Amino acid sequence: MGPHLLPTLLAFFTPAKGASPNAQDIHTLYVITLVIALIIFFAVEIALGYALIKFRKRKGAVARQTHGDTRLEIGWTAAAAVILLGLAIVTFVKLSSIQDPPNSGPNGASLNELGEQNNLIYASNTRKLPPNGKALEIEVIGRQYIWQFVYPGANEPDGLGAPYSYEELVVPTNTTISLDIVSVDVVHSWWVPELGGKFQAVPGYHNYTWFKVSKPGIFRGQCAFLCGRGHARMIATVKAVPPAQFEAWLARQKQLLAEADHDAQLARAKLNAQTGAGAVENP
Ligand SMILES: [Cu+2]
Repeated sequence: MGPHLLPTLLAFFTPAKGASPNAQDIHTLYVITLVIALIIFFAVEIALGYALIKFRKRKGAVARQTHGDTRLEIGWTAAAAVILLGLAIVTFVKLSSIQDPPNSGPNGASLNELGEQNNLIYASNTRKLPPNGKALEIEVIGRQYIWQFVYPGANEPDGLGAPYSYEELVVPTNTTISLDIVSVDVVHSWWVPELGGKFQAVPGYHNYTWFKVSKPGIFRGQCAFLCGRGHARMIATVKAVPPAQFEAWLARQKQLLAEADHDAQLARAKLNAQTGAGAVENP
């Protein structure tokens, strides 16, 4: 038994180590459960091996006939109940920190206030807010077969004019990110293992989750719900960068949008001049 056996086993049987507090808590719960399971597994296997050898068939040996052992039976029932109770307690203790987002760090990015959205009608109203009600809200849109991310900064309530990106979600570190997960076609599933649990993107519904990354890094995910023939290509990458870098990136995205809009207007005007009419509509 090498010294790396236990860590290797734990890594194999548990979800990715968390880069966000919720994912870390999920990981810790798995490790606690797995360690208890491993202890029981080895205890049972060792006892079984011992009994097989010690009480193997021998000449002249007569098996003792028993009809139950009340003390033993009460013992293993009570022990299992105690383990189950222990696991339930640990799980419920951890549950709130998995579900409830914390505040952003003092050096997080500038945030939008989410409290005011409570008067909107959502299919689901289970969005959890940090204690101070502030988080960076990003809309995650699932579509066949790509994830789209819409960042704050829209003038229109439907998201038009808001900066967006495909496949790669850029976020600031030390900032509580609140995700609003939707779908425009079929059911997809948002899952970046290092940043927390899976959440389905269901047409007509909003599902909410959050994460908070302390160090810059890249975290990979994959749509976790078979959504059609392009499902395997439906990957997601979360890139966490320092807040200043995020703000610069967001400003650049807005600028690119404005430029593209400007170019489109020029092209439309040119086309209208060529055809001699104002008939070319916004494509
Ligand atoms: Cu999919």
